[in-house]
Amino acid sequence: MQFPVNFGWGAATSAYQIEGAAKEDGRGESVWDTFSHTPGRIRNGDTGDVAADHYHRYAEDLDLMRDLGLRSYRFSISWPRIQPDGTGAANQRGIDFYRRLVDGLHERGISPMATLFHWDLPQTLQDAGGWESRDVAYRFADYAATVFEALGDRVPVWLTINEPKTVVQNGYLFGHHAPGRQDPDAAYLVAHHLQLAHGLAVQALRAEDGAGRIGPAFNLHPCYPADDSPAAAEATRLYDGYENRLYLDSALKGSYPEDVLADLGPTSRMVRGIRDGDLEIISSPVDVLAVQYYTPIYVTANGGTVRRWPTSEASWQQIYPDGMYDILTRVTRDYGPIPLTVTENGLPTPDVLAADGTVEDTGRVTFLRDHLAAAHRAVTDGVPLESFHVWSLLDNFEWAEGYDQRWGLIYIDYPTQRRVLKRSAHWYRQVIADNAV
Ligand code: PNW
Repeated sequence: MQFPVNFGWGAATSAYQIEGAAKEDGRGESVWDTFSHTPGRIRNGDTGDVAADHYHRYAEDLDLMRDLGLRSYRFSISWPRIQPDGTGAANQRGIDFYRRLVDGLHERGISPMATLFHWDLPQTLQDAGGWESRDVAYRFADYAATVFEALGDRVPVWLTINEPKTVVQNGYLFGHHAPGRQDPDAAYLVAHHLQLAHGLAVQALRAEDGAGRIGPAFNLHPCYPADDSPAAAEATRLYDGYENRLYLDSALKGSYPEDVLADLGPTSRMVRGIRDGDLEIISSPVDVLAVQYYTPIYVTANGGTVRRWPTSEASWQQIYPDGMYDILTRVTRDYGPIPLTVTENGLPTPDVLAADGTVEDTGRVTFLRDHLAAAHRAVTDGVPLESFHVWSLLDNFEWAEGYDQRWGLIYIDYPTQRRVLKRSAHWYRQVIADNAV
């Protein structure tokens, strides 16, 4: 299965999950510092204080990316490194780190793709209300403008907010991510403000001369009815509204889905929080749509969910490669044609570093091969997919799961911070060299 010429073979990471150096060079605290240092929140009490120490080892990591032959590297910029208190002048040492990283990518022929926000909200902004506060969306636009001014000339693709849905659901509905709330009414107001922040950042980029392309990064879950009943079909439709259309429709069509708004009701904080003109901002034209696919969802007649396929080590993930085809063709049909990038796809596996120095993550090879085959089928059927990024380049701090779950192509031996290419990394290098699976 041959991929298009110049296909953007890539891998992805995020700042808090790999950088460490939590107190260095003027970095402020984020909600994830607070959350991970709160006893009982993270498995084994892990924190991102050191993580994969990428802040110090980025040059070695850049060389590994070149070894793999990556054409694209997706990383995120830590807001509290740029604005330690979430507002005001840029912290030059924070900017310099990302300059070194981006220049190092260019030197190695790897195209940078930068996410502005991968969940590490400055704690001072959380103290001021966090994403429940409309003002934080405007603070985000200022931060984005600061970043564009500093790096806009050397980053060709920008992503605004990583997975607004995960912040909404894990941060504000279930509470197992920062800031650890369980408040549905707050959650959907947060969704609106995250979408608003996205649109404002798109506008900030347009104001910056000669800057690159930009788009949102959504984790999309294809939703299927668990049985043939009309009730299951109806429940699936609403479920899809909350999982997918809430974000896609507002950003790409300029309207929130009517069924979701009706379900939330006119007295919900979100519906009351939508102001005239907001949807125009949210739907500011974008250049690219970033899709992150991990799992399907099967919805029962009463709106619950059931499991159909084997899960990975992540209990929320069912392994279903055809879902990749379904979601890519669906967004193209309903929102396209728009250039697509897959910015995350992967799974955790129980990796061990063997005595002979190898890591045999054959489960990851099978998973990626099957998902790439599905992506290839979508391309064959006309989906304008330009690149694909494995989650993740490195083993890293997997949020509430700490370091227990390993998602990387590259194994991190945390006590020594030694990097070891797993079998999947060797396999991926060959895929890239062949431009084919
Ligand atoms: C993504 N789900 O999160 C994030 O962008 C990464 O930071 C994270 O490490 C990776 O996926 C693996 O979890 C997700 O419930 C969180 O479907 C939850 C879901 C999907 C992705």
